[in-house]
Formats: sequence, C-alpha cells, structure tokens
Amino acid sequence: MAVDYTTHDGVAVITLNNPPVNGLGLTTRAGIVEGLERAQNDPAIVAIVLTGAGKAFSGGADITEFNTPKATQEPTLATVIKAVEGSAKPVVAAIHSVAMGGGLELALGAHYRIAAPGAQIALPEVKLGILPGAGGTQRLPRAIGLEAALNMIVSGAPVLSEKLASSGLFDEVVQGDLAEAALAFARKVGAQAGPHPKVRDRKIEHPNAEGFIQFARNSVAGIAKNFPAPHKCIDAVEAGVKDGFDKGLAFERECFIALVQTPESHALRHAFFGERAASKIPDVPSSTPVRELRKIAVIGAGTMGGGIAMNFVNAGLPVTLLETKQDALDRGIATIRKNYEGTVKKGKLKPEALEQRMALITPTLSYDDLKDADLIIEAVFEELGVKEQVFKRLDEVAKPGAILASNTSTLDLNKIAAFTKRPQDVVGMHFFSPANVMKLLEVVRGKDTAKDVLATVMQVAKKIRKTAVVSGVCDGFIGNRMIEQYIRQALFMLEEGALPAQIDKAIEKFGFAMGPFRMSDLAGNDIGWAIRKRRYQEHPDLHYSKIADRLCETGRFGQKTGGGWYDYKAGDRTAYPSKLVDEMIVGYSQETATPRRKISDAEIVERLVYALSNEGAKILEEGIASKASDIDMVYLTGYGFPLWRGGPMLYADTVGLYNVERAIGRYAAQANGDGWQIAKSIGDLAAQGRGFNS
Ligand code: T1G
Repeated sequence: MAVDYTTHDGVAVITLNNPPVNGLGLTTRAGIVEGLERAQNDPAIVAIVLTGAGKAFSGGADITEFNTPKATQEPTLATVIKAVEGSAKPVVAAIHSVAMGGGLELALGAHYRIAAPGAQIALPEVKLGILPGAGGTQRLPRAIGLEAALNMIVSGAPVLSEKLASSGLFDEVVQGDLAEAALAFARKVGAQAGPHPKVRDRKIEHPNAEGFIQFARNSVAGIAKNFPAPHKCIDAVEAGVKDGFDKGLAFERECFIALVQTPESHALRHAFFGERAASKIPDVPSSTPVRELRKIAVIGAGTMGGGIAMNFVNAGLPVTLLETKQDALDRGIATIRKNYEGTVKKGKLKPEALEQRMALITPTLSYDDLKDADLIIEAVFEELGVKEQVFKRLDEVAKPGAILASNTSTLDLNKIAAFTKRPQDVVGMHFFSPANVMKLLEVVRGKDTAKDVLATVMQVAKKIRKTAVVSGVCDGFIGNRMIEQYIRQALFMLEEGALPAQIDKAIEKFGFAMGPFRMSDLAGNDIGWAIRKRRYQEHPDLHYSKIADRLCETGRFGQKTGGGWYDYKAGDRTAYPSKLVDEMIVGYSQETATPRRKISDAEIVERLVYALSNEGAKILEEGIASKASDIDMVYLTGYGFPLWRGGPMLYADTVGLYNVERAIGRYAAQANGDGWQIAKSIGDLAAQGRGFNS
C-alpha cells in the first residue's frame, strides 16, 4: 500500500510510503482519502497528521503518470487536497524533507504545517514546462505573500524550510523530533473547537499587486522566450488576485491542461527523466560495488587538464596534476587560479574557498607521485603515440585497482587500453571544453572495461555534477560522430547555394546556441581540418565537400587568426560575413559544377537536424548508445541543442519518423544525396507508428 495508517492516543497518522519520493500517484492519492475517511469515522481520533516516509514528504505528482488516464483518474490531487481541507478534524502536515510540487500543494491544503529545518520546499513545475496544477498558484500567495510566492512559482527554485519559518507557511519549524512534535501539535489543535484555519480563506495582501505582477512579467520575458509556462504561472496567480480563489483555481486548471500537452513540457519532462536514466547502464546493476575514489590525478595541465582538475577540486577531492615541463605546469596552475579568481570576482566563490581549492592541487613533474591515485585521467596531446607512452608509464606506476581514464575525443579506446596489462581498468572520460563548465561527460566503455569501473565513474560523475552518458567505442563516440554528419550537410549546402551566415542564422533561429560556422570559427577551423584529413585517409570513398579545406589552406582558422568563415575585427568577437569567403564558396560551386540554388531555412534545419537524428539512429542500432534519451542528453548538455525541443531524437519523434523518413528520402535524391544513408530503424519504427523514445 502506498500509504500507512496508524493511530497514537487520539491522533491518526497518515504516512505517504511510495518510494523513492512519495510521488502522488493514483494509489497514494486513494490511500490518503481512505485514511482521512477512517479518521473521520473513528470517534477516538481528534486530529490527523500527514507525513512522508523515506527521503521526502512528497516529491509531487507522479510525473510518470502524465498524459496517461491515471493522471486524471479520481481521486485527483485536487480532490485529495479538498478532502484534507474539508476534514472536520484538524490536519497537520509534518514535513521532514522534500515537499515539492503537488507535495507542497498537499501540505497547503492542511490546516496546519510544521517542518524540520533543511527541508527543500518548492513548486518546481515551471521547470517541467507546466505550472502548479493543484492549487499552488492560489494557496502559496495566501500563505507567504504575493512576491515570495511568485518568485518561488516562476523560478521553481527550492527554498529551505527554515528560511520560510516566519513566512506564514509553517506554524512551527521544529528543531527536535518532528514526529513527536507533530503528535503534540495535533493533540493541542485537536482539543480546540473548529473550524480550523484554511489557507484558501486568507487574503493576498499587497500594496500594488498589479504593479508587481507587471514587474514579474517583465522579469520573465527572457526565460519565457521559448517556454510558455512562466507567463502562465503569472496569469494564474493574477487570476487569483483579481477574481478570488475559486475562479483562480479554475483558471489554474485550464492553464495546467493546456501546458501539459505542449511540446515544450514534453521536452522538459523528457530531459528530467533522461538525465536520471543516463546514469543507469542496462547490464551494470545499481548494486554493483564501486571503487573508493579518495585521490585523483590528472595528466596534462593544459586547457582540458586544468578544467578537469577543477571539477574534482570543486567536489572536495584532492588532485595531483602532472606535467612534463615546469613552465607548462606553472602555466596550468596559474590558469586554474585565474579561473577561480574570476569566480570570486563574480561573487560566486568566497576568497578563502579559492585558497582551499588551490590547496587541494598538488603539482608534480613525476609519475611516481601518481602511485597512490585511485583515478588517473590523462588529457595529453590527441595522438595515439603520446597516449601509448602515457598509458605504458601508468601501467608501471599506478597501484592495482586504479582506474585509468583517457579524455580522448577521437581515438580508439580499445587501442589505448591495449597499451596496458590492465584493460579492465581503462575507461574513457571525454570532457567537453571548457571542462569545468560543460555538464556533459561521455563515459567511453571499452570492450574490456570492468563493470565496477563503469559504476564508479558514473557515481563520481554525479559527485562532480556532470551528466554522464555511456558510449561504446566508435569514431567520435556519440556527440562528435553525429556532429560530423551535421557539418557534412552544412558544407554540402554551401556548395549547393547557401552561405555561412544564412545557415547559422537558420539553425540559431531553430534554437541552437551557435550555428556550425560561428562554432567552427570559435573552436578553430584547423581542428576540423585535421580530423577530415585523418578521415580522408581512413575512408577515401567518403564524399566530403572540400570547401572547408580550401578555407583552411588560406590559413583562415577562425577567431584566433582574425578570419575564418567570417571576418573579425581586433578585440571584437562579432562574426562579420566575409565577401572573400562568399566569393570562394561561389567559386567552389563552379569548380564542382554544382548549380547554386536558393535553399530555404526549412531545408537547412531539416538537413542539419535529421543528419543528427539519422546518425543517432545508427548509434542506437550498433549499440554504441543504449537508449535514445542518452543521445538527447548528449546534445542537450554538450552541443547547445535547444532544451525546449528535447534533443535530436525526441525532436524527430515529435516531427514523426514517417515524415523524417520522407524528408531524408527527398534529400537523398538531390545533389550530394549520397551523403544520406538512412538508418534502417527509422523506417522500421515509422512503420510501427513508433518513435525512438516510445
Ligand atoms: N514523479 C515521478 N518520479 C520522480 C519524481 C516525480 N515527481 N521525482 C523524482 N522521481 C524519481 C526520479 O526519476 C528518480 O527515479 C527517483 O525518483 C529519485 O529521484 C500537481 C503536477 C524530489 C528533489 O518536479 O526534483 O507535482 O531514476 O534521483 O536527487 O502541481 O527527484 O530512481 O528510477 O532526482 O534525491 C513536481 C521532481 C511534479 C520534483 C529528489 N515535482 N523531483 O531528488 O532523487 S509535477 C518535481 C526532484 C506536480 C502538481 C504538479 C527530485 C527530488 P529513478 P532523484 P534526488
């Protein structure tokens, strides 16, 4: 049963017991109503305590029920809350921990609320693209005032219970035993004559509600650009202020029903579960023992190595940082210090914390200092010979059981593992630059990588606040392998009639943070050039537009050389369309006798995004990724794919694989069509009316 019912000298205790977070699924909702009825019918009961077992009072509605019949099956959460509020005997909500979303709304229906300090209190629905749908937009402003409530509802951010002690939300914040205090409080109010206070009867006091609501609207304009929920949150609160509780509640319901159907909400919920699903590896049970990681070592104090070291230091783990030359080591340490000083300047780090973090870094020139490290990550030059030297040396000095990780982004991890006598301890940890900022971490699983190594790396990834996604071994793993096809299509479209600025603008309008050409100018066109040269060697038959090579042959590597696909002015990172490059592109079309034509923005977006979805489908077919949501998480956290579209795989599902298949078929039939080998699974899934994620 998802709810326990016990009695204690005249007090009934209804305990939500639906692990992991007491989600308010149908059985839990029904259990609460049954408990309330039992208490009403028991003359010995004078009051009721509502509380949660385990790690949460309640994490809110059960999101897994959304868009299924259960979500709207009675008793709905609104019905439950009405039953709580309508109870003749006083209901005391006792909150020991997380009270979020519907969980907080349930507590707001109680007559009294007491809490332990440290409980996370939030209405985070807006982060799922919806809004509090069980009275939160109406009761919270009455409990804590219009401004505090609007801030919590529109931000979705949690507030610790002790910070709300004097807000009107809690009758008591209890330092001692919450259960005992709840029983005592219940007996006290149970002895008092009713009626007991209802939050809905309180007034929303504000000297200038209209003005503040307008201010709130202006404040959300930025974040609401691509998400409808923030404005709906304000609309619902405003309705309650203007038209009273009941009309406000009805309007809130309308808004909820509208929002829960939106693609944006679907995308945000997909990302919520995708983030959590990524940490689960199908053949590595969560009970897999992990290796203790007390000491970390990073080899290479360059941009990547320094950033990687910072991740662990930020999580309080000591890092030995190894370089081959003193000046490189000094530069690396200085860069780390400079990064932290920047964070201190922004007020996001205390000065004393800077020194504490720097003290966790032990610089060294000697491999011997790595001998007691539990996890060693190399971030040296991306060349197999260099990796070979490093891993052979590590094999000599690292202690048995140490995890040896490579930050390689393009090399074969199995070859790297074979440089050691312990391939089972070798894994890829592919960070994305800047490593101390980007959330994505591709965990590359070699053919011999041990399961406990994977489990350990996934756990430490969480500790350093990364979204870790497991990838098998292939060229480019998940993210770079897919971006390869995206760039191929971009180059083909230059040849066929588009120009860099048009392509960038079209895909940035779709929602990408940065189009392929601005991105390449930023990262350095020579990086892609080197990869293409290697690829021409390995796959001479692969048809590539040589236009990017022509650009690089002129030395136009991007911002760092003052010119790339775009022109740049000194000290100005603005990308100015380059007449010279545009002429070069037109000239190249003539050279390849490719007639230039007008290419629509719609075609640009389809060819770029479906190139990702199509390669992602092959990655799934080959088992390089275990689930479509993993691929979406890679793109949402590492490649600037718009969050409100959920990732390349969910986006293809939203468009419909039937339509994706037909579009790819059209592009395969035109110039450079040989760039399209459609993944078999797209047609198979489309024929079954399914998507990658369903
Ligand atoms: N529904 C279903 N599953 C949930 C869930 C939820 N609300 N919250 C968490 N889970 C699962 C999660 O997927 C994971 O599953 C496990 O619980 C542990 O989660 C009417 C409509 C509560 C702070 O947005 O913020 O109420 O991977 O790893 O780090 O207005 O979960 O183990 O299989 O995150 O300790 C509003 C979302 C819902 C809160 C706990 N509520 N959850 O964090 O554990 S909408 C939320 C969280 C709503 C009403 C509306 C966090 C947490 P698995 P976890 P955690």
